[in-house]
Amino acid sequence: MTNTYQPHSDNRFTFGLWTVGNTGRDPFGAPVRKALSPVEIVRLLAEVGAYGVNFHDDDLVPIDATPAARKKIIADFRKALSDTGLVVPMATTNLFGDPAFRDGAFTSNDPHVRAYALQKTMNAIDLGVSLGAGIYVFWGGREGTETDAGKNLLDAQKWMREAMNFLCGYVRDQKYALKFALEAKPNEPRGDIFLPTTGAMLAFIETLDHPEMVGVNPEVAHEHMAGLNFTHAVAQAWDAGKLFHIDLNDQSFGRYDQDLRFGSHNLKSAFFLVKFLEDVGYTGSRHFDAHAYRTADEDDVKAFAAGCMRTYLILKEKAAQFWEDAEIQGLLAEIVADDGAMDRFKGKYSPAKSKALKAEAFDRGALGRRGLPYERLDQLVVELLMGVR
Ligand code: DIG
Ligand code: MN
Ligand code: MN
Repeated sequence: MTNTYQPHSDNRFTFGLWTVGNTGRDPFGAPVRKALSPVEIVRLLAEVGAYGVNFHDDDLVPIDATPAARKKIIADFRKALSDTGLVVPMATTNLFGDPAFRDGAFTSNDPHVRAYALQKTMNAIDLGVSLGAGIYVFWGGREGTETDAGKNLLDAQKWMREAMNFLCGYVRDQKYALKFALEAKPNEPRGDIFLPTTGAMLAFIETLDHPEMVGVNPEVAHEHMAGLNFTHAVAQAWDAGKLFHIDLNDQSFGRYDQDLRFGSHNLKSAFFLVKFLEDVGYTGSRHFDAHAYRTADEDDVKAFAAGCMRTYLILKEKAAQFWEDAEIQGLLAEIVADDGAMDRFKGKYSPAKSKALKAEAFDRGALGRRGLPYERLDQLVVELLMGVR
């Protein structure tokens, strides 16, 4: 591999402990790789050139760790961060693994579980902030149903809202410089997960007491599972000022959550995503919430992590070439040409505008006869990506 696409801390590439630490277990098979300690994972990520590492509370400190073990784990983790220079931009809570959350955490029908989920999250927020996290992700993997017979759907929305409002109150009370990022997924492990898409999350955020504290953490695989265009979801989040974090990976449409290496399945959509993020100047983490194939050994896990970052950097260079390509830019200029004749109708409504517009004569036939060179443009993009431009 050439050295041109070496990751740098400025790229803000991050990985969760659970990503390169994935042991290859799946619903049909036992682990195939040894479990790595948080310290070993930090060292692996430093070796491949990552900027930061993220964690669920339980990834770092096992849920049943003794206070002494907890203290040592955190001290060792801090030392590994200091030795390697890696930082912790994001933290999150595991509210999906323990049997207590079998019917959800914030939306469990059991008020004891809902209260325990708040307690666990407050403690995990304290841990994340103590290690430097500025973004806190909520992925409600168990917030959903297999049958709608047993859960009042309005109660579920109310409980989710109460939980987010309570935790925003906690962060404000603690004076933490922390923002929340809500991560959508349409299903798995629940039959249907509440708030299934980034769009649904954006609507939900507006119902909160402090919407300014809360944004989204869109994930490629999760929007693809719902059959949606991921970059369109990201653009809507960006337009709303709510793209606080992003989970990068890849995914076949309409399939179980594959969390594939970034760009490994839908290179063209990965290109348009990278182009969007770079065009708008997104400065948040590029978090690879992905894992290596079950067939990978530890060296192939490192290749997986390096590949995520390398593909992003190559696509970033392709995006720059897109804007430098005279033929592409010529077609774009043709497509967006504007003679200014309609300027008088643009922008905010006015009675004068509506009166003038209703009186305007349009040649509908001529409007319909104008074709657009999207085939030529897209072929140029495909050839750019194939390396022949
Ligand atoms: C899964 O896509 C979720 C969990 O791994 C985690 O809560 C979140 C953080 O990126 N993504
Ligand atoms: Mn996923
Ligand atoms: Mn994710």
